[in-house]
Amino acid sequence: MTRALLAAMIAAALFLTTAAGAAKAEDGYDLWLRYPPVEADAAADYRASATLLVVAGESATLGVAADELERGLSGLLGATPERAGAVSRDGAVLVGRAGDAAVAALGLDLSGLGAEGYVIRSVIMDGRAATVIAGGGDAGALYGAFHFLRLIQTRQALTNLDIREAPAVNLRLLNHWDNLDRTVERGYAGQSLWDWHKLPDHLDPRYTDYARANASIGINGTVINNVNTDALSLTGPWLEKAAALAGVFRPYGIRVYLSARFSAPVEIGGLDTADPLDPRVQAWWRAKADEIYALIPDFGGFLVKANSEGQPGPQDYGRSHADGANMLADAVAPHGGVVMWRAFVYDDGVPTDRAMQAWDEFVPLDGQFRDNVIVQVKNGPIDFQPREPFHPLFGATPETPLMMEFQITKEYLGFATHLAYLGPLYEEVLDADTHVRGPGSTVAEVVDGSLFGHRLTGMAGVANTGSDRNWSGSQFDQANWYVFGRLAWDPGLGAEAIAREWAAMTFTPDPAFVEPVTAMMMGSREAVVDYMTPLGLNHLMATGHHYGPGPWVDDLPRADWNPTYFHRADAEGIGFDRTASGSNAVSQYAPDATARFADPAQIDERFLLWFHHLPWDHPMPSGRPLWDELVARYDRGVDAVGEMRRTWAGLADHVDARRHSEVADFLAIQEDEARWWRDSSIAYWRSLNGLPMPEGHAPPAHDLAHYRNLSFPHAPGHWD
Ligand code: BDP
Repeated sequence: MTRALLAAMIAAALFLTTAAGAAKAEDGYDLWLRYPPVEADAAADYRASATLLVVAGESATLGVAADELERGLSGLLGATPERAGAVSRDGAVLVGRAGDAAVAALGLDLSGLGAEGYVIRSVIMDGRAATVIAGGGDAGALYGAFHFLRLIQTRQALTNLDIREAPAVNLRLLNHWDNLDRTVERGYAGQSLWDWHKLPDHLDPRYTDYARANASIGINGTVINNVNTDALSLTGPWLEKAAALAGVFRPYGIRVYLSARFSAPVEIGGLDTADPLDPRVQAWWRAKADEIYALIPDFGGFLVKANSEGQPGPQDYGRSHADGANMLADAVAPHGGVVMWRAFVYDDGVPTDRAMQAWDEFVPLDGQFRDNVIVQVKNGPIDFQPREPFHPLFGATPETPLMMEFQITKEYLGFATHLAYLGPLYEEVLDADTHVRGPGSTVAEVVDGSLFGHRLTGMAGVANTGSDRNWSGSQFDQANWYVFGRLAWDPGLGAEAIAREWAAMTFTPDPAFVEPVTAMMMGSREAVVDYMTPLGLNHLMATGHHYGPGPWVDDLPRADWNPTYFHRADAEGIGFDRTASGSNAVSQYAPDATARFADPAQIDERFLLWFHHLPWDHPMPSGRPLWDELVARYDRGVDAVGEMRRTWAGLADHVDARRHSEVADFLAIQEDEARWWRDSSIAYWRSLNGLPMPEGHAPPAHDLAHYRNLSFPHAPGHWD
């Protein structure tokens, strides 16, 4: 064999290995933490700013921060920075905490950072140019390290840095609706990440990657079990499993929390009651808390779904939500734990509009909760719909801190296959004006505690993670995990800026890719609203699994689960009258907000049919009658998905083949399903109103019976 041939073979083998390696890496597993090499022309400058890595102190978290910097920098810059004990040449990166000697010696103003805040500054140390990443505490140093890497990932300069960050809310949590059999309620990404059966002895490396991903976006807590919970998770063996996970997450600044079943004292405690005022019950929970804290010293606390959708709760014993929450709060208080008590309550035995019931139950309890209780409220008054007005509880409980609950998993927005970036949904709610303290009293100010001066603050997102290789069920659903974390850190960051950042890190920072993809993402949720539930309609999904349309469903055992309950359409009109002539849910908002919602002429048309029942020929701002406008919205939604497909098809050169084709396949599914939504909805409305198709709009492909007969018994994410 000639030398040349040998060389060629080696080169080919190397190429194949690298290509295979790259292909393996690009299946979505690495999320936004891929760290591929920066372009050659930019690499030299970045390398000059990261020649040495100096770790100012010692702790598990600092170790993790240093490892991440090393991993990120060597991937991005193709050169592993040397670890050194001191800044001995230009271009060092120093990472540490406020209390570490090398950081303290710099005399930076690190006050007010808390343990999680950080500064990143370009400084001169011993005559050398360096970058210091200084956390108020361990977690801050780690968050700062991720921020520093993000600067390179998004191709920002590393010169003259003067960054100061601290989180807007304290509890930034994922809520996993994961069951003990590894199914995930409303999960579309495979099985639960937690391999319970092998825990606590086997720690899947994926737990570490999960923690890294969360830390990179500032998430600092995780409720690992479903809110529809099993008391078993509070028994010894399961607590040991939870403790094992907590051990993996701890260095990443992430605490473990558990959903607690209110009737646990009966089910696993041998008591004959779970009455929160019974001293035996109180003693049982105190002992349970002690047992948990002995295993998990930094255990975060309990999340509770009580007296909601059949779950047990204090009302079973004639007690209030405050009685129940306070009893648990007293059990965890000596250990510094919190109780997150959910306000997602409604009862079809109560004649009031479902949208009003949480406010009715919780406003009278304002001021009655312990200091370590926070009430967790979904973003809207019904249930994670593609669009809802903000929940009227935000702003209505000055004495009680409220935390936001968003859904990251897309139960009502097309599961994993529909591309719907939820940043605009989250932003719309956070920016909404409650008017409770005059104009500009935003929901974000309720949530970050500034409106009423609360120090216990939080934001929870119902997780979309699972055992799928790409974590979230689709490549673009990763963006929803990402944007949740970033907005929980800073609600003012802006959904668009976050989309741009995510796209650059997850695919490529090339503006020829990032700009069209950001535009596509920003319009994607509105497209879903248009083809599923336009103009304020909601809850029209099929029964149980919520997959696909079911606006005709009217036979469920609970009236307030039927789509017909929500849309109230008949021959004359459509929509839910929530004004004074109807349920008067508008009255639960502050007067200025009420005025805007109550007047069909003033209301933002995106909420029109949420608050108003209107005749089919009601004139819309466009000049079209309501019926024509509705049909136009359905078509706009379907067309938007077609446009998304074309945009994506044109970006093939920028994306590895595997991820590109997966997204393309899902967009094709989405387009079919958007048309299905449009056609079946129009067929159903026409069966009620008898109106012809507006000119220029095609009739549905099939008759109504066709759509009504479709059934999907094995659709994923079902709730039994
Ligand atoms: C609804 C879900 C159901 C949850 C419930 C909740 O359909 O699976 O258990 O919310 O949040 O959205 O408790």
